[in-house]
Amino acid sequence: MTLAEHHPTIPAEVSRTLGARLHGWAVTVDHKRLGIMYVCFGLIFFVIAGIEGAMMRAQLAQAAGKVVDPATFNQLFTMHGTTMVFLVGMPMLLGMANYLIPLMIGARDMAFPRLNAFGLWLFVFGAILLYYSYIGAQGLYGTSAAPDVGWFAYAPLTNRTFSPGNSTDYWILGIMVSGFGSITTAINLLATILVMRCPGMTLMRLPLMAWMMLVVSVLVIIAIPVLTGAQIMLLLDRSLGMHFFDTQNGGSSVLWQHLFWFFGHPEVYILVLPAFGFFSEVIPVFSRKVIFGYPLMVAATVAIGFISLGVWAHHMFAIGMSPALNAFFAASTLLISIPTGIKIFNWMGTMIGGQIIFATPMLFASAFLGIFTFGGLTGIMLAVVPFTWQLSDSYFVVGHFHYVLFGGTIFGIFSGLFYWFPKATGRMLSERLGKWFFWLLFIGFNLTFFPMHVSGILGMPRRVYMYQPDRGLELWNMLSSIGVIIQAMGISLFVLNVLISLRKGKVAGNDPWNAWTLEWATTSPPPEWNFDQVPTVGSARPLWDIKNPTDPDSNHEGIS
Ligand code: HEM
Ligand SMILES: [Cu+2]
Repeated sequence: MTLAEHHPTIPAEVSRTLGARLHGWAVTVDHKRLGIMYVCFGLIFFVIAGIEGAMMRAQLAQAAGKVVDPATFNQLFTMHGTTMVFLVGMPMLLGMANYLIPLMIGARDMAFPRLNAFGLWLFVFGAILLYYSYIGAQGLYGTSAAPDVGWFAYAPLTNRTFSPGNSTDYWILGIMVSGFGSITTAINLLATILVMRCPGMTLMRLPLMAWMMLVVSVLVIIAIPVLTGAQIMLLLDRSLGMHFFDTQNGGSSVLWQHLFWFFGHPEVYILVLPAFGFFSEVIPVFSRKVIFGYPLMVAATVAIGFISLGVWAHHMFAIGMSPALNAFFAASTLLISIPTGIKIFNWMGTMIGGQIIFATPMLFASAFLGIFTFGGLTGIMLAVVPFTWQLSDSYFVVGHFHYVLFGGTIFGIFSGLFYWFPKATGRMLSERLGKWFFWLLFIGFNLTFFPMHVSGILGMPRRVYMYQPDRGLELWNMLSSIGVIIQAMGISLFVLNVLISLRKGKVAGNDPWNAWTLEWATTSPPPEWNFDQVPTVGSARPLWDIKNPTDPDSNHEGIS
């Protein structure tokens, strides 16, 4: 529907101008347009944070490197980590859920469309605040002063003595504002999944992705306010002279760690469960088989959500907790590998015996299974307290969490983008370019992050801007840095692929992958109202049942 049709007072010629089209995007409350804006926003910041990562790798490629000075290096790892978590992972995942969930559950929009638009713009304003620090944090025209206290901003680095100026304040406010965006979106997703399902879609017929977003929404609503609270306390410390985290005056720096990680650990599940959701849609469709063990997958998701709230102090083994606490947090951390392992086996069980089609979304899904398992295993190693005492704050940890965050979240996002791009744009991405992209990213990723485990064990600490020659670290660091170049080549191919396919891609049709969830039952792209007629479903795989009436698993009801 054009703007002129919306507002009969605006003549048709005006509605076609660029200004009017931009205005249309700026005031939209359509979950699909908001979703697309979220994804574009996230991709832009993925490139920015990627460049920050690449600059660190340029500095560390050689011993005693001279690319950036130590102060800049501190800003680079802080802005890189903060951006990847809050301005790439969160908006991309929440944005894709925003686009997809109403379509998957047969709804016409989210439960609260205006709140939805509010959430997106909060992300944008939060991002502006964070990045404005580069010019504004020392007073306008001062030297660059981006936040430099690390993405978890430990006390006492954040107090006025160690962090004068305003860079830490921008870190607090930028993340707080985007955090409000996450909370509103989570409330919206929760309400949408619980009350907007089309007739016939019981909870046990919900696509697994919707189940995972349900659990993620609950985690966001529990975890982010704790971070916000801690940030308000820090702001009070810094601006009103209070002493919550000030050990010189009776405060506690460990309190910050507890509050931060009570948010921070669930956050990593907030970043990975949506990706699990994407894989749970992609793997069965490209294996031509029903997902193995649906009820167990649901139970494992709920269990992961629940346990993830009780493991936060495994980030704090090095502070000297009592042996009882160490034992508790080590045990709870090991426990969470059980439901996660169940999921890995269920995905593999889905693939076994299937007619697997290795299209690009499935390539990312299969690579994820290996990479994430490896990252999970190094996580189990780090859950063993004495092991962490050795390797805490080393590059081993950097290698570990990039295997889970990159191999889980980012691979999930790209798998999902290739899978749903045809739905959102009406055109297919090129499979040829897609496969090149996958292999370059896969090889570049492993070349960057695998050697970090070795350099870490050899004694390379994280967050240092240089290392001495002749410590046996040169080779591993050089390999890591070369990997980044290969990744960058892959990402460029992806951008190229999107630009070309938007204009010349193969026309997708409604259901190019022969899939079975409801979003494929409407046109590509869907109309503003999603479905001409709200569907009624009779099974968990409505489209499959229609297409395969003779399948013994089909209950013949599908959609009516
Ligand atoms: C694009 C490829 C990437 C490269 C080249 C890269 C590189 C790096 C490097 C070298 C560090 C360690 C800095 C140090 O401790 O000295 C780092 C830290 C970090 N990275 Fe990445 N990374 C990439 C992608 C990602 C992704 C996808 C995420 C999350 C979704 C992520 C999240 C983080 C976090 C949270 C830190 C910790 C920052 C801190 O210590 O405060 N990175 N990255
Ligand atoms: Cu954790």
